[in-house]
Amino acid sequence: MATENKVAAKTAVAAKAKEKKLNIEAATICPSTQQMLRRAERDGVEIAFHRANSMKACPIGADSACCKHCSMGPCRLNAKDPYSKVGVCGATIDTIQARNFARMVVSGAAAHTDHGMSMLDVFREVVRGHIKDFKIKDTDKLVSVAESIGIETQDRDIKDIATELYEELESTYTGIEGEIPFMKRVPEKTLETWRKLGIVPRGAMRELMEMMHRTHIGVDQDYENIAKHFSRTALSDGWGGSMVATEVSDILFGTPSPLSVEVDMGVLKEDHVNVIINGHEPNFFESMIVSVQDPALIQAAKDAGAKGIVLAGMCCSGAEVLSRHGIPHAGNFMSTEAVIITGAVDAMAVDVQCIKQGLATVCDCYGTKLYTTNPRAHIEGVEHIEFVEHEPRSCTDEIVIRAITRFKNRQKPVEIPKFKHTGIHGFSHEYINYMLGGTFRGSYKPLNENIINGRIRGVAGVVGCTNPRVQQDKVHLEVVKELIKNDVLVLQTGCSQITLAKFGLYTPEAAHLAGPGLQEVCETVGMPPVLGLGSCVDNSRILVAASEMVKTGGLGNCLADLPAAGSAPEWMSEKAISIGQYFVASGVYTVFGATFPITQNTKFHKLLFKGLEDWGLGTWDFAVDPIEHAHKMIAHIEKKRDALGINKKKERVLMDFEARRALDAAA
Ligand code: SF4
Ligand code: MSK
Repeated sequence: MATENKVAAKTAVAAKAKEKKLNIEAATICPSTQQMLRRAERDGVEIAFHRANSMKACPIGADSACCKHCSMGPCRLNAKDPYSKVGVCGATIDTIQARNFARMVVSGAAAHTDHGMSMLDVFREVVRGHIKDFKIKDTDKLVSVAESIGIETQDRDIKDIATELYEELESTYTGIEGEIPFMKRVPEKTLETWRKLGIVPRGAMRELMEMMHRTHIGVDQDYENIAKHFSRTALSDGWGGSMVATEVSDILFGTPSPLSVEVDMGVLKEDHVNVIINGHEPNFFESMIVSVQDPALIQAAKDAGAKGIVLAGMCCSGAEVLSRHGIPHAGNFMSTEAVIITGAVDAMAVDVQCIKQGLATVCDCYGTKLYTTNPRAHIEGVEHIEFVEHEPRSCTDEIVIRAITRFKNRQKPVEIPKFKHTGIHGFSHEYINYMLGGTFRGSYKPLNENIINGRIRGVAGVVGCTNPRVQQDKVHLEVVKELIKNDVLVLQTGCSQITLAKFGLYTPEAAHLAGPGLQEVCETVGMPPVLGLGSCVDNSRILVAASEMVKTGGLGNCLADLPAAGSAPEWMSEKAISIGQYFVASGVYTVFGATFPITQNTKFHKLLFKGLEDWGLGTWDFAVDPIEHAHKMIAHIEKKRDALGINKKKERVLMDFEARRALDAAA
């Protein structure tokens, strides 16, 4: 298998080289990834950048003008003249596009909610005493989450509270009627809008199942009705599955608070055993952290001639342990194959989501051992060592032992890019509250005041993947720089956070790139102009922070009133569509870059880009160019400031009486 893979990879790249040469500088601005692409080409190895370069995206799929929901089709409509044809069953372009979009939401929401449910499974087993290797680490967080959904905590022991919390949170997934528990955190007016529209989620399982049912041939054939349900489905992700994943992970493994961490491929060390975890579930990573710190395994590494063991993350579980424990991070989604080309990775262990199948081939080429560990995600030809939470070390110790063996027998020359950047990561809703308000008056009031007085114009969430269809990292970097230059505070998660970390924006010194107002706030508080909140599921932290801003007062009555915007400049996964839709359904104006998965000239497109706002929700927008992208967000933020009446004087207005009174009344 290994030899076959190597031959296939080399033959493929040789053939492709004849077709169209990859312009490495145009493919990525990440210096480490560029260096590894140059080595790949010297070695005749192909990765996703080469495949994207030689394979055009399917234009019909890109326009969402086809349907294959039954065998009377697949039916292909004309995207240029979308109302000239209908499918064999009579489905219109709007039905087809709404159903395709809905299925992206379902798939993305399923990924997050299934992840959240696994975290809840671990929590239950810890509470029941069946899992001994993990414990409740953050009891303050346990109590605050319990109180946020109305659980009595006074004079009760932790086990009791945890048991009731588990039982309550389970309905996030299994509820068949009523509202999911975290609806209690939603600002009243936002919840009222959702109730009126009938989109308050019941359990996620029910919403996901109903969405799949409705998009079967011959069921829901009204694009507006479909849009209501995919909004409900997405909300069951953001305020449900994802939020449970974040909160339970904090309870079990600790709520992040700022720490200094290194990011980029330079975190690997030639004279160490290097282990990389690429995936999404923090329980697996937590166990690996314990394994690499085991004195017996460190000694084994030394006996093999290494100076020690380096553990680094990639993608989202990497972003989580970067935030929680300061574990170094080697790169985002489009660097996961590239890092293998260093020859320095002795083991890469993967769990779920955003794991490229192409890794198997690249690992074969460089003698790196790749292991799948999650029962839901095997890769053909790749060795599987199952991770079982009841006995986690049996998997993670074994992977370390094998990495040590591979270190001893390294065949390929090692070439590690020297780039690495230290930054401050690990912000959370709780820490933002504390950081701005101080120990005695932890509160969002100072943030709201700074928005009202205009030092900070508003808040943007810039999140999501990297995508070889656009220059890796470039759009994230330029969008964020433009936002902070215009005094917009940026919150980040996932692969986007890693991009900005690689380019040095996670330091308080980067405040000089911000406009004068934001710069002043950053200097006063000692914070970077960009705050990293962790992984994709941790976008739920942005929802909680936004709700706190509304509840604190002075910035309107619902999430849609806030001077805030969302963005995924280089998105690629269906999870990003679910995230985008729950942001939009929550009332946030959200801009996507790279591509948008439906054509422009349809009623369904108008609904997403305008109609949802008329329903009282947020709205979608799209811009590939980073400066245009950022300015669309800034224009929206200014529009909301105008509507709030806090833009009376353009610059640095003092907080007016009305705004102060609203704040005081809410405090
Ligand atoms: Fe064609 Fe309708 Fe079947 Fe879709 S559901 S493939 S539009 S016949
Ligand atoms: S890993 S979903 S590429 S952010 Fe969360 Fe990165 Fe996007 Fe996967």
